[in-house]
Formats: sequence, structure tokens, C-alpha cells
Amino acid sequence: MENLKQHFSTKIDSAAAEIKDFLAKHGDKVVGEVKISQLYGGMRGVKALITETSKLDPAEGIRFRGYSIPELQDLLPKAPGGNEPLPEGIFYLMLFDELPTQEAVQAVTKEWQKRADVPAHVFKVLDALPTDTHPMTQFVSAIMALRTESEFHTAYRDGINKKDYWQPTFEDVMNLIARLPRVAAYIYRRTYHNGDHIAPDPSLDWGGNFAHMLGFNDEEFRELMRIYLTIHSDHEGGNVSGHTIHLVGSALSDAYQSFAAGMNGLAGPLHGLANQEVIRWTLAMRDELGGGLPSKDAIEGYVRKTLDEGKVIPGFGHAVLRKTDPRYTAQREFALKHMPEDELFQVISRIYEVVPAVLEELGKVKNPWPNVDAHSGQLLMHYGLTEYDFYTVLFGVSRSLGTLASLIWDRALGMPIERPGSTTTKLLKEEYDA
Ligand code: CMX
Repeated sequence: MENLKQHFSTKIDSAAAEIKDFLAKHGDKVVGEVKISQLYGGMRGVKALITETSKLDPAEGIRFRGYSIPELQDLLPKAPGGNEPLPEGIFYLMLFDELPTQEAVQAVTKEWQKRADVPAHVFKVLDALPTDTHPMTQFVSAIMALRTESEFHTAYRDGINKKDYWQPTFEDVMNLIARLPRVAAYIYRRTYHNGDHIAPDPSLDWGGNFAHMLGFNDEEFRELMRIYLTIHSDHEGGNVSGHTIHLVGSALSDAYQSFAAGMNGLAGPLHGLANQEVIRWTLAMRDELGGGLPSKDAIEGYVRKTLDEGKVIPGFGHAVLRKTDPRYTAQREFALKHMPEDELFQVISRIYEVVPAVLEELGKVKNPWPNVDAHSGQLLMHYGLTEYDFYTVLFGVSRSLGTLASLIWDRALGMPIERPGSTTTKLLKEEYDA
């Protein structure tokens, strides 16, 4: 297997030529219309971005470079004796647009093992924060502390030619991804295990080593980490974290700045933080209903109460999807295989049976079905990772794979600074009321 960076360099010219040619032929064509309601409605449905790594279909769900999750579970290389894809494989697929061989995945693992050392000052920055600081705040602080290592920053100051921007970006992305599991595990251990840290095992794959440093050595948990880190890795370009990383990067902010910005978006309760909210809400419901497995009627009553209090049901709904999220289904299948008797799994299943009909009744919810966050917490709880405020950090570690692969492409293709137009209600009224 040739060097990964070298391999990437062979892809750039043909991709750039393809786009140039396509633009020359079709650059004046209109992709769609934008309604005034979309200006006020979070730009929902407006096609305004190019993101090559994955595409979300409202009915079918996510495809990574054209492949669905079940296809990838079949096609991507696994750890020895394992059944779940190695996250290194989905990164390779998203970056190179090629299904990786076992050897290619090993090359990614080796590359990240080589780059995994986290500078000591990053741990000092984390240690300066109170241990009850939310894990996502710690995560973003650590990413910014890692920025001392930015090769793009140095190269730009030294006058790098714009055609070479992708090269230091490639280095920064590989270094950052390699270090995120160590940083995340450090946050987990300092916050919930009295700073009793676990040294990395350099013989393990990226996801397996992450599980090990978190303190979980069960092979089944490692498998969970591998599928978890694979399915959360990308969700086309318009979601808050992905879009933010692309947007901030378009100002030639480096990978550290762009990724930290995106992680602040992921930390919002309508986006990635929903994974902790699901478990918080489910446990509060179970407590209020007397513990155990509540009846469907009791769950329905609690759902209605939540809605009456003007809150959302976390884990349900989506801005694009209009069916059950295949990432939910993949996790449900993992639960059915490994823990069908788990009581919390049965609660989650029962919530799935109850919530869509109640949300549909409201008449305004466009997608009453569960999203990825409705299931992930239950799987983690099963293996003893019960500290749910940490869950969004796991999502963030995974989200690095797709969004940062895209960032390398953004710089390789010379994507311009992003700057959409805005208008005012007054101007719109002058134009359309007249
Ligand atoms: N519970 C209650 N109300 C909901 C709802 C839910 N799960 N999902 C949507 N609605 C409401 C909206 O709040 C909105 O109400 P108002 O008109 O009163 O403001 C109405 O239904 C229409 O919303 P929508 O067009 O169906 O959904 P949006 O595209 O605006 O929002 C999302 C999508 C995900 C933010 C929303 O469904 C939601 O808040 N879900 C709960 C939080 C959640 O699970 N987020 C995680 C999403 C996945 C991820 O990014 O990780």
C-alpha cells in the first residue's frame, strides 16, 4: 500500500477536472427554487452545498459514497474475529471514494497509531477545568489546545502556495483524528473515574484502543465502538456540525478551528446532544412511572406530558429524514443480537412503538420516526458507560471522520470562502407586497 497522502495526491487532478468540465457544461443550470418560507425556515431543503462524502435520502437514509449501512457492514474490513466494520474503513472510503482492502485499513490504523501522541499541555488545559465542566466543553477546549500543532497555520504564515493548501490540511486532519480518542478518553476518566487514566495500547485499532482507554475491555464493547464510530461519521453536508466545519474552514481557518466550531454545534440539544437527552428523559420517565418496564399507556401519558410542557421528545424527528433512521435500525439490530433481554432496550423499543403515533397526531411534526440518538445511549448503558453527559463526545469523535475528510477535499479543490446572501423582511415586503 502506497503512502496515504501520496495516494490522495493522485486523486486531486481528475476530481478537479471533472468538476471544471461539469461546470463548463452546466454551470448556468438552475438546481431548484427557494421559497420565502425557506428563508425563515432554517433553509430546509435548499440545495446549496457540495459534500461528496455522503448523501442523505429522506426515505432511505444515509449512503456513504453510495453505500448504505447494511452494505458497509458487509463490505468494510473488520477486526480479527469481529463482525462490525472498522471506522478506519469508512474514513478511507469517504476520503478516497474507494472501498478499502484489509491492507488499506491497516495502513490507516498504522498512520493514526503513529500520530496518536497528545502533547502534554493539552492535558494541562483539561486539568485546569473543573471536573464538572460538561464533557463537550472540555472536548472543544482540548481541540483548541491541540491547535498549537497546526501545520496549516505555520505553512500559511510561511507563504504556502494556495494549490498546496491541502497538504498541511491533510497532516492536521490525520493528526487530529489520531489524537481524538486519547483526548476523549482523558476527559471521561478525569470526569468520572478520579483521573485514573489508562495508557493507550498501541497494538489496537482506532476504535478498539478508544474502548480500551475508556476502560472497557470487553470485546463486545469494542465491536459496539467500531459500529458506533462508523455510523455517526457523516450525514451529508447541511447538518449543523458538518456545515459549520465546512463554513469555518472556508475562511481558511485550520482543521482544529473548524472542527472545534462544528463540535460546538454538535453540542446543541437539537443536534448531537440529543443522545444524552434521550437517556436523561427515558430515565426520568422510568423513575416517575415507578421503574421497570412501563406499559405503553403509561409511556404515552409521559410523552403527552412532555409535549404539554412545551418540550421536544428527544431522539425523534429529523430535518431531512422521513422514515426510521437506518442508524437507529443498525443499533437496534446490535441490541437484538447482543442484549435482547436488556430491560432498558425493551423500554426503548416500547417508546418506539408509542411515540410516532403521538407525534403524528400533533399534525405539525414532519418526521415522527426515531433518529440515531434514540438508540445509542441504551447500548452504552448496557455495557456500563452510564455517564450520559459524555455521550455527545463519542458522537463528536466519530463525526471527525466524514467532516474532516471533506475538509481535505475542500482545500484540495480550492473551495471558496462561503458567503450566502441575506435580506430583510422590510425588503422582501417591498418586493412582494407591492
Ligand atoms: N418532539 C416534539 N416536537 C417536535 C419533534 C419532537 N421530537 N420534532 C419536531 N417537532 C416539532 C418542532 O419543534 C416544530 O414545532 P414548532 O412549529 O412549534 O416550532 C414542528 O414539530 C415542525 O418541526 P419539523 O419541521 O418536523 O422538524 P425540524 O426540521 O424543524 O427539526 C429536529 C428537526 C431534529 C430539530 C426536531 O425533530 C427535534 O427537535 N427533535 C428532537 C431533538 C432530536 O432528537 N434531535 C436530534 C436530531 C439528530 C441529530 O442531529 O443528532
